[in-house]
Amino acid sequence: MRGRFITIEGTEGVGKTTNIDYIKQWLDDNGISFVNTREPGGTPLAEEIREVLLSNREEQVCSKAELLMMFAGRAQHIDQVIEPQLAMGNWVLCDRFTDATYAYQGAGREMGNALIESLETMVQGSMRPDLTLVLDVPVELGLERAGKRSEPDRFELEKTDFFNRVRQAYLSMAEKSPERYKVIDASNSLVQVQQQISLVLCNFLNKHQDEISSQ
Ligand code: Z5A
Repeated sequence: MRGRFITIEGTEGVGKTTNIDYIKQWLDDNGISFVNTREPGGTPLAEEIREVLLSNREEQVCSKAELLMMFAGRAQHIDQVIEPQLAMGNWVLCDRFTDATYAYQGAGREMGNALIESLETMVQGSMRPDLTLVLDVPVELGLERAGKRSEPDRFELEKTDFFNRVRQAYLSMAEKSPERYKVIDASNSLVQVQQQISLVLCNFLNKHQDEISSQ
């Protein structure tokens, strides 16, 4: 059976990296074979594109160039990693995917959704994640958490308004499709956040197993 595609999303510093380690352990404990990957990135070429996208530079990167680079990396990532793994029956756990494009380029950069929808169809066809965890924290808290780490990249230099638009876009996608998106209140303690994640994953796995047994 084809593997399942799980994506993790959220604004700056919500705890994606931290909780992905927890999810990896959870998948291992449940005997699920998976690959863990990320966007932008996930293949050598797409990681090079990531470097270009995140690095600070004097030249202003225009929004359309940024958008096309996101999808260029994604096309390569899907072709080389995501599709082959899913086809082999492995699950794919991905730190950000196209919802980040709707949130950051569509809402953050105020490009709207129409162009993104066309590129999504071109690059992905009908392929979409099976489950998307949206880790949600107030923007200020996320920025404070992220700020404790390293030098800010090109996105991290954006203003609070930008991240508020990104956050609202995620919440609105989740509201429209509650069967796919699960919003996790990530402002709680890590233990509480991981309890919520575990509950979502258990429900998802049960559904998956029901589907297998009904085949
Ligand atoms: N981007 C885009 O524009 N369009 C696209 O299509 C795609 C991406 C795919 C790179 O993403 C950038 O690309 C991203 C959007 C853009 N830019 N931004 N902003 P990324 O995923 O590589 O980078 P990121 O969003 O900046 O992730 P991050 O900064 O690494 O944050 P995180 O992984 O969500 O957080 P973390 O490192 O796990 O946690 C941050 C700190 O908080 C850390 O010290 C933790 O120990 C702490 N933490 C975490 N959870 C808790 C709780 N519950 N309590 C207390 N402290 C906590």
